[in-house]
Amino acid sequence: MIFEKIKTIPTSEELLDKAFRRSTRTMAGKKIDGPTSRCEANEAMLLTAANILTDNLSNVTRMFPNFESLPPFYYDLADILIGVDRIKKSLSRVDWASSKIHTLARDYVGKIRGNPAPADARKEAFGRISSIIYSIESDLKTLGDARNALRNLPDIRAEPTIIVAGYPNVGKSSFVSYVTNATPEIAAYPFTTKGILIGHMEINNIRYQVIDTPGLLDRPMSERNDIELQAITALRRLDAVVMILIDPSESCGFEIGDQLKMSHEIQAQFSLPSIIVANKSDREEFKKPDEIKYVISTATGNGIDELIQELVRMIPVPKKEFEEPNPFGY
Ligand SMILES: Nc1nc2c(ncn2[C@@H]2O[C@H](COP(=O)(O)OP(=O)(O)OP(=O)(O)O)[C@@H](O)[C@H]2O)c(=O)[nH]1
Ligand SMILES: [Mg+2]
Repeated sequence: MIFEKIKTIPTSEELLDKAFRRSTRTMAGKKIDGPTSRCEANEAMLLTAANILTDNLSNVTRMFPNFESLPPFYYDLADILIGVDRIKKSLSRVDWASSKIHTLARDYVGKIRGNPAPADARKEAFGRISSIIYSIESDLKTLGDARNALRNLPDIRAEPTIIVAGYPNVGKSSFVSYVTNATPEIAAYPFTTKGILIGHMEINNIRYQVIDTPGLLDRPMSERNDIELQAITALRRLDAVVMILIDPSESCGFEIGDQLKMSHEIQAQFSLPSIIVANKSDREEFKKPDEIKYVISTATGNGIDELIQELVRMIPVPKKEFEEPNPFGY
């Protein structure tokens, strides 16, 4: 998962604590027996604190991926969840703080050398460094929030994808389990309380990902808030076909009329290719609606091979190639 590399982002308080604690430690055991050694000790304290801060701040910016080379699906989600511009602004302010502290420390080394009261100059430098670190407090907070939101995103790859939609109980999860090898992984997806189900299958040496969308594409569009609609449209950035499952046996608890209506809404919502598929053909009450071409049963396997052939054929050719270990160059 591309955001997993981002470690906890420290707060201003934590950064200063760490820097000043280490700086004090450099004094331990040092013998001060005159003005020169006093100046050297203060210089060492200042440089230790400054180095720790610049290192930690550079680490923060280095851990974030380059947003321009992110797969568009993740770019959109980062934008919905936090705002890519906000993240970029905070990253550049953290960069600024790092180089500002570097310059300031160099200037103050000059002021400490030969100073009859070097501790005063060092304390003044510490004061200015603290102000810089406190001035980026909200940026560190933004980046911390971004990190927490992004690393919990499901691991959806830039691979050809089948998105499974449909009312609750129509057999979406059963379909994903039937066509993908292992038990599908369930990953948290913001905007739904249920988590997203991802499975993989391989056909002619090509890996396909199959995504079940509980809590997302399972009810009429009119019942959604703006954020949910945006989250849904982030899926449109995948090279995907949308398969909308219906259950004409109505054992799912929803009338076939409502199921078809929502199917058409989803088709209108997505610019992606889509197909409506009738499941549970093995049930006695099953009656194929006229407009439906594909009929399956995840219970008996009826019709599934032919359907998969068709789905694979419908998936759009990749819009853009992304290198898979992700470009983390910053
Ligand atoms: N007879 C029959 N039952 C099926 C078939 N497919 C799924 N079911 C049953 O329908 C019920 C719902 O299936 P799920 O796969 O959990 O449905 P879902 O769409 O994932 O439901 P949610 O996760 O609640 O949205 C389960 O009891 C399944 O065993 C089928 O082809 N035939
Ligand atoms: Mg399910």
